[in-house]
Amino acid sequence: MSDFAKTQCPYCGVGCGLEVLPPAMPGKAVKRDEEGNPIWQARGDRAHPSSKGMVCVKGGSIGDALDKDRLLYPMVRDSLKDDFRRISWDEAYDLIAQKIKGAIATKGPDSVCMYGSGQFQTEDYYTAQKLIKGCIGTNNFDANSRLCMSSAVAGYIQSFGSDGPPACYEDLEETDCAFLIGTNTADCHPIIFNRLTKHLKKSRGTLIVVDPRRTKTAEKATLHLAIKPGSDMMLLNGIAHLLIKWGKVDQGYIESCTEGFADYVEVVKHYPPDVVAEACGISPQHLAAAARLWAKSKRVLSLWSMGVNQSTEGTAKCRTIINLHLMTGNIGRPGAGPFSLTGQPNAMGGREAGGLAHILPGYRVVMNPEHRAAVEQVWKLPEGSIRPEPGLAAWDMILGLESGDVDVFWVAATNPAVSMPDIDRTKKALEKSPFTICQDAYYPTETTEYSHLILPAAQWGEKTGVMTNSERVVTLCKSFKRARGQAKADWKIFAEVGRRLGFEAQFDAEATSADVYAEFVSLTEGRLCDMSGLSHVRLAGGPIQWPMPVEATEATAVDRFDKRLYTDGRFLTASGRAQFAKFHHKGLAEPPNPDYPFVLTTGRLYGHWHTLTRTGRIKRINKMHPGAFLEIHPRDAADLGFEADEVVEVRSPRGKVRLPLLITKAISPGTVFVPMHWGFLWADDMEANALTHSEVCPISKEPELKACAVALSKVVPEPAEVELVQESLFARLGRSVRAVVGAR
Ligand SMILES: Nc1nc2c(c(=O)[nH]1)N[C@H]1C(S)=C(S)[C@@H](COP(=O)(O)OP(=O)(O)OC[C@H]3O[C@@H](n4cnc5c(=O)[nH]c(N)nc54)[C@H](O)[C@@H]3O)O[C@H]1N2
Ligand SMILES: Nc1nc2c(c(=O)[nH]1)N[C@H]1C(S)=C(S)[C@@H](COP(=O)(O)OP(=O)(O)OC[C@H]3O[C@@H](n4cnc5c(=O)[nH]c(N)nc54)[C@H](O)[C@@H]3O)O[C@H]1N2
Ligand code: SF4
Ligand SMILES: [Mo]
Repeated sequence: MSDFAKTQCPYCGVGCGLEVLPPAMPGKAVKRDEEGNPIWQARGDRAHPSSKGMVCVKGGSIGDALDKDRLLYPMVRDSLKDDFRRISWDEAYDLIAQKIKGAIATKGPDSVCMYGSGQFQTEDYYTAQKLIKGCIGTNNFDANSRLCMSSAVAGYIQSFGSDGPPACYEDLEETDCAFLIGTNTADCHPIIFNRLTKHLKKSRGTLIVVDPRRTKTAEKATLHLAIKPGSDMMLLNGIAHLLIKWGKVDQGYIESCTEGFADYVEVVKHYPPDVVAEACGISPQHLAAAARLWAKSKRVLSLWSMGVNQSTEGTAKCRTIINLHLMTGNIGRPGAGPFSLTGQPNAMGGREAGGLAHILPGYRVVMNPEHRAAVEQVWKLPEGSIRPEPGLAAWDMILGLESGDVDVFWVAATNPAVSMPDIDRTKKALEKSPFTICQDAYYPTETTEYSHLILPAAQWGEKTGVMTNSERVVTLCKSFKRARGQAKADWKIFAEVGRRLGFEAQFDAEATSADVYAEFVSLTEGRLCDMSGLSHVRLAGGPIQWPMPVEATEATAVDRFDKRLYTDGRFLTASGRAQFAKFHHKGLAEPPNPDYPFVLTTGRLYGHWHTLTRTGRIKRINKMHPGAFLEIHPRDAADLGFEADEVVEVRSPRGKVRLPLLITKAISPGTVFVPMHWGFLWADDMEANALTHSEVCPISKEPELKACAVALSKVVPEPAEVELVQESLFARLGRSVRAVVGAR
């Protein structure tokens, strides 16, 4: 293997280019972490088109966590009460094949589920689809993207006829007005935020931020609209109302490229400024200011993320943002467009490879018979192998375990025992599971605690594969270190199980990840996400943006396909026109009430990644964010008699947590915030999802992880308990991990 590898950062969907260097470089001392272990070093790749050498603290520190607390061997136990015992891969594969065959024989293929992740590489995703949807014959493959991007996917498909964000990062430097709604870009997509704010400063452009919290993103805004949680639909329809009233719409674009505008005009009649401002908790002047910026700017770029998607009206919100772009003609041009920011490093690749319960590779859908037939042909499977109905979405899998309909629950590269809503209910469902497989790189995780069979996964840097970032740039992530212990690439595990189920023709034992990728791209030919011109060999020369058809070179592709989608005003709907949505405001599924008078919202911190499996093991990041907390406005704290740093109890109808207070004006009165990162292995009683509910958007099935009703009260802790809460997290983890490692 070469001295250093060019790759894509495996954290957020910005997808920065990284160069990774081995611990020992010629003539230099070996790099070690604080415990003396040699560590890999990562730095920005200046040649990467998306990030041009920039990285944030997460990308820069990735090398620190790669070798800590890794799961090294397959391990099994008969029940969750037993200890794990080591088994060989051979035994593990046979056991999985036997459990799957047994489940199919007794309850049918739909009793098997796989729950995967936007942290898969494209080859992992693609192989899993073939195994589950093709060979096993159930569409029960879903991914953590259901908790993340599915509202954006549904929004694009309904409005444009296909998934695929139309804009690109160059638009960050071309826009004159950025509209950021439900995204804390400064903390969660920092390199995008750097590019954008640098440009806006230089060009004197405007930044509108819509977020109930005054985040680091909102601090930089020209106009911050601190709306009440869940009032986005009021705001968006209210902005549209003013634009129509003022005649500030692009009639030419509406007439030649869209359908359904008249119906939308009827909807927005119900959203006059006084009603909207009142419902959003902002002044009518601020509402008008936002609409004026939309009206006068020539190039509006909207960015959004979980404050929009994670909602029972997530699809409606995405489509209504798109409405604003369609009615003002802000799409398909430099600096203008609706641009959902992808959460995970390869959530985009997952969408391309068909990694949700209703889709198939190449932006196809399971409901379409021609789509199924095209995929069955490449998979060498008889017609009718792929089911026409969507499979179970993430939360429905939990309900399936609860009802006893699911017999095999296979989790890979996600940690549902922390990240699912209503975590007590989730844990009870996991306890009922007859057979849970957890395929992870680290051990323990909260989900390994609820599993029967655990499989060691080779992670980023230990397998070669491809990822697509938010702007459709595809990067080859090369393997640069040996897998730990007996860990294997996810796709290899799926393929071997396929062979043991009798599908030798579908899963060639000699295939490399380059072969898997070649087969996948053949299924994108002629589709919007055409990558048939890409291969591992070609990507070894550097990242490439799609579309990239087989006959195109980079030069001809740029001529033919611009960097943006829909530049010709033609869309992939039946009529070729984009569709206006007509959604009314519905509001939160669980609004505050006298028993639970506050709205809780949840989200992320700059340094930590999700459930802490990597960043929780990095000292410098733990120093930055030592633990969970509850953000509350000084007025609410005073009303309840709370003092700074006091530990309080937060209760929802489903569960409770205890958290130290962070009293800050950055949060609106009536709203409180908890970071999502701390699961039960890392802290006692601090799980954000102990509180959240499982109501989902009826169209995208994405849960409303951003809001639930809670009550707050003082706790008078026992002295020993205070000590426990304040104990350093790093020390706690050190102890818990040592305990398990000792047992191994
Ligand atoms: N540091 C860090 N970065 C990450 C991640 C991480 O774990 N850590 N994870 C990645 C992933 S997978 C994702 S999905 C993204 C998420 O990226 P973001 O969506 O930017 O992050 P969140 O903190 O989940 O939520 C964003 C904001 O939504 C606001 N919000 C809450 N309710 C509402 C509402 O009703 N309306 C509006 N308009 N806003 C609301 C919250 O106050 C919060 O500031 O981040 C990615 N990047
Ligand atoms: N309350 C609340 N809950 C939320 C959210 C929120 O905003 N609020 N956000 C939701 C969103 S947007 C997301 S994306 C989810 C994220 O939630 P999760 O997906 O549960 O979080 P991660 O910690 O990223 O879990 C990834 C797991 O994969 C493992 N892993 C890493 N690389 C590999 C690999 O190559 N192969 C395998 N097999 N394993 C690997 C890691 O060790 C880790 O255990 O959380 C969701 N839950
Ligand atoms: S911005 Fe995202 S992709 Fe870039 S280095 Fe940070 S975490 Fe990695
Ligand atoms: Mo996400």
